[in-house]
Amino acid sequence: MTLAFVGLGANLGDPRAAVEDAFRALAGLGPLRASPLYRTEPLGDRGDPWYVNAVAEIRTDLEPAELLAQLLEFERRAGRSRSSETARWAPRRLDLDLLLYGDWQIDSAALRVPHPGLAQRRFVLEPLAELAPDLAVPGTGFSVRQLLAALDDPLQVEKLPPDHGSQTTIGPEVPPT
Ligand code: A4P
Ligand code: MG
Repeated sequence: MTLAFVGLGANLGDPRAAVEDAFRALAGLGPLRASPLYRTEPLGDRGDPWYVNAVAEIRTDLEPAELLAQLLEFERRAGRSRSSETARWAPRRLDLDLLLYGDWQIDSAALRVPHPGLAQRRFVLEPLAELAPDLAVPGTGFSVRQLLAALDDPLQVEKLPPDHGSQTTIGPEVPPT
């Protein structure tokens, strides 16, 4: 079992529902802890809609490449079309990034872990710090809390109030009946 962290982001359609659905899909891969949801100012084009961002911690037996393939499949199912949203940083219905995979450091064409943007992004570090403030981020020599304290990212993030309709414990995805 490896402890992995996945960053969730969406800024098209119903971003909050997309992130909550993604939590349920991810819970099918192994025991999951979900961070609160945040409303975040877009990195990239200032005219883009604000994002909803969150982080999931999962315990999984999947290898990193298998986990990434699952993330891409969940993005695809959420209706992210790579043909119409091909531009880098283009608005998207769902973006799932593998942020951390145990203490691994991976630098291949298809997969970079820790995610290269992790240490510079408030919209990643704030939710991650809710789950694992003392986690050491491989390759940096710092914990999540220390990276956050030293962070120079002016983009705003606001924690969203809990949605009363949503569950506190997230179970695996239930197939439609
Ligand atoms: N890939 C390599 N490493 C990873 C990894 N650790 N996790 C490869 C996930 N994928 C990884 O991804 C392109 C390819 O990256 C994948 O096929 C995989 O093989 P993508 O998701 O299509 O590309 P992208 O997301 O458009 O680009 P990139 O550079 O991943 O952008 P980011 O870092 O995902 O940023 N503003 C706010 N407020 N909140 C956001 O969440 N997100 C972005 C996109 C921009 N602005 C944002 C947010
Ligand atoms: Mg991405």
